Amino acid sequence: MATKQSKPSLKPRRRDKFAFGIWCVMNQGADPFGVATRPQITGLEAVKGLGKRGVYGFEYHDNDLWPLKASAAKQRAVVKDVKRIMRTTGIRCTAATTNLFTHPAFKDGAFTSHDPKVRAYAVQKAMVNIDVAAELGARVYIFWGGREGADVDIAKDPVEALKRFRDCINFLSEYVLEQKHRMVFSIEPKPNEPRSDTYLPTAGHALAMIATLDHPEMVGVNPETAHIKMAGLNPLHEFAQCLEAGKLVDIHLNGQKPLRYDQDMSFGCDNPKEALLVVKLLKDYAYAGTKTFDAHPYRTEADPWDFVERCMRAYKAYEIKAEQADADATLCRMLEQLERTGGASWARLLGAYSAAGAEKLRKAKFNPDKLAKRKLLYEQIDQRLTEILLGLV
Ligand code: GLT
Ligand code: MN
Repeated sequence: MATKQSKPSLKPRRRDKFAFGIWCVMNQGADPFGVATRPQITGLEAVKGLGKRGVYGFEYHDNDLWPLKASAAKQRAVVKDVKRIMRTTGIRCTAATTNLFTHPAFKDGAFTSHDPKVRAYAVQKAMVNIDVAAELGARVYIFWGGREGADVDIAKDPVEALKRFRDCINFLSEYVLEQKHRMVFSIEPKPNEPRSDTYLPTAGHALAMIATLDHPEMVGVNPETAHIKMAGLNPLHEFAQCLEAGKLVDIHLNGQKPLRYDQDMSFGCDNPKEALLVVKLLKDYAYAGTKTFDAHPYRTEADPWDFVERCMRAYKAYEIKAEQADADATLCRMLEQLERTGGASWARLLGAYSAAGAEKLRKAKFNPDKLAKRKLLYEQIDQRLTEILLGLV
């Protein structure tokens, strides 16, 4: 008698380490052409709602939780409430960031503003929230350069702008070290929007900047699927480069059609194969950070909760498919065949330079026509993955 196979569960577990930006569920659906379609929920309600749904962590901006001009007493009261919700629901604060883009003071940038007073105010605002983030247990502090960019290129020296950005990150790094906070920084690249061009537009730019900092060891990257695709790039490759550099400290997952405005749709709704491969990468390389969703519900949604459930469910579904791909004998056989080249001694030689190796390589005889004859099964491999994804095998 055939035994009934139990269906794999799509229910999120704490160990999945799913997190959401609270701004995602606070989003009311307003866009440049239309007003809000959903009632406002407060930052505290957002944390509570996520906690109740078994979400592992939340990320926040200072002003998601307290208004810009809140008194110190008001801010303390909010932090106390957040801690109470964290205790009762079990949700953690996994990352924090500063809103350096909403107030008109930052209309021409924060860390890269021409005005040193604006830069100083921005750094002070980050310092205040860094202390709160440390108190809430956040281990990652994000810098998304929302307004750090230019619309009129002749009016802002891009070399000077990068130096200003670096100075502010260096200053804040020293501050964190002096306060003995257990925290790393994370730069979140984005190519444009709201500025015409944003500084540090891709993961590669961020990685290059990090190498020039006073404390590169305490700064990583949190690439975001949508931002990557706005630049027409491949999320798998961007995530992989950060990972390979040991700099993938957080990730922002969402959906986005390439080369368009920032759509911030739910994870995996746009390109299933791409989403599967990102999930597989994180699994294969045992990425240990939080899997944070930074998206918002469609404007047509009445509340954010179906969206929250959907993002986590989608991730789990892609994970199941990634596991199926890993276990698929046909796919594995074809992938192994790509690696079976009989060239192991050359791989060893290239892996570590030696004068003898270089000499051997200079004298070696290769037959390029023979090398070109190898049959590569890419059509079959890709189709097999499509059929796995579509549930046909
Ligand atoms: C903003 C942006 C996001 C960033 C947030 C962090 S705010 O919503 O679109 O990608 O992660 O400041
Ligand atoms: Mn983001």
